[in-house]
Amino acid sequence: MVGVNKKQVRIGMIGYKFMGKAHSHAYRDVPFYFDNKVEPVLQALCGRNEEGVKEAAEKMGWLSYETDWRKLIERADIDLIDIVTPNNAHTEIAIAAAEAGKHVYCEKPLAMTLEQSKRMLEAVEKNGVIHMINYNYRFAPAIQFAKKLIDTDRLGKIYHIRATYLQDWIMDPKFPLVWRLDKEVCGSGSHGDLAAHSIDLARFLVGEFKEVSGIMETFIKQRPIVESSSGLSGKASSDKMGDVNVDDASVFIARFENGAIGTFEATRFAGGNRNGNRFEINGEKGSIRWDGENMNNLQVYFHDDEPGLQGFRTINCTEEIHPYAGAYWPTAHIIGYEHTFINLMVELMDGIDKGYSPSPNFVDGVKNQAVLEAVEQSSRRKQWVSIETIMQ
Ligand code: SOE
Repeated sequence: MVGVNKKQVRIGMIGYKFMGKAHSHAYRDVPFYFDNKVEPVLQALCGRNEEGVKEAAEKMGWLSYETDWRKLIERADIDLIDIVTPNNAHTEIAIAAAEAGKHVYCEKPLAMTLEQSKRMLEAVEKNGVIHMINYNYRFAPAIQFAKKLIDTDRLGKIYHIRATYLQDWIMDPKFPLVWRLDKEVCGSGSHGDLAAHSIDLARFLVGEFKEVSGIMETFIKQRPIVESSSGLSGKASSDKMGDVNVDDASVFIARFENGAIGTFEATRFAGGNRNGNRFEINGEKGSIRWDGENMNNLQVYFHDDEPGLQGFRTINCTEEIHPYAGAYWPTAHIIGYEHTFINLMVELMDGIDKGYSPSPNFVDGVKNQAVLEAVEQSSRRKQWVSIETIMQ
């Protein structure tokens, strides 16, 4: 769908599985629901397997495809490179894209190490391209509304954040060694995959981290070698086993620059929890609670509510007044996971139009990576680690 008289941003996306599907769908919906001056065009999809990428491109509405990402980056008809590959490819692709003058939008976590993420930030800044990272949960209307409540002092001084990101998809010891369990490909396990989201929400809502103390654990040390994998599933090839070299769970406590303290738990071993991204924040004047499996709702509690009627109440953040919600359906006609991507891309298109990198961008990516790395060091050294030290 190409709008009349609209400036176009021609996307070249690398990768086409789970996140590729989410991004492809969201690009198509941006001009459908929003009136951005700039609109995305699904110019070219890239993947190594020609049959697979061709089929995905046709199904998801891409105009062309490539099998070599370097060729994609060289193409004059591409303005933005979208990286939805496994984590080990982020750094090389992002730096090459920036050097070729393309804007860059990257999946989370930004990289596998802080050092890689810093190089990525340096490259986008040096080449003056627009950059963003996909911490999509920020863009649930309830989260944006929570941010407004905090910024307008409705909760007062923040004391606590209690964040958990709980999944259970690898609890079966026979579940194979997919790429998300291979350190060479993903950098870390539940830590970079799940805790990274909680860290982003905490930075967005509470503020910057000061220091952390954590533990990381791998419960199942060996798993069957994988024959083929896709997204969150995989098929074991034989009885041959390989070592699991990433964490199954990471737990940490944190102190923030503004004096708040936080507890964080990310695990793939919380039986019964399929995608439990949740938190509670307590301030001097009130509290909020959010559960990503019920993402339209924000629970709020205010201390100055009438005595006898005090308690958490549930706000369904689907009204015109709630950020992004008005673009979709009438009140209480709920939206879902895919809309968080659309909302983020609305900002990305606006940034490209006006020449700025909306948050979360690579600066946020680096700060997030610093917290991830500080927790890893803390777990190894059995000590508190300050973010300032890790950033040096
Ligand atoms: C898998 O654990 C996963 O898909 C993550 O990679 C996403 O970032 C998260 O939103 C849902 O779970």
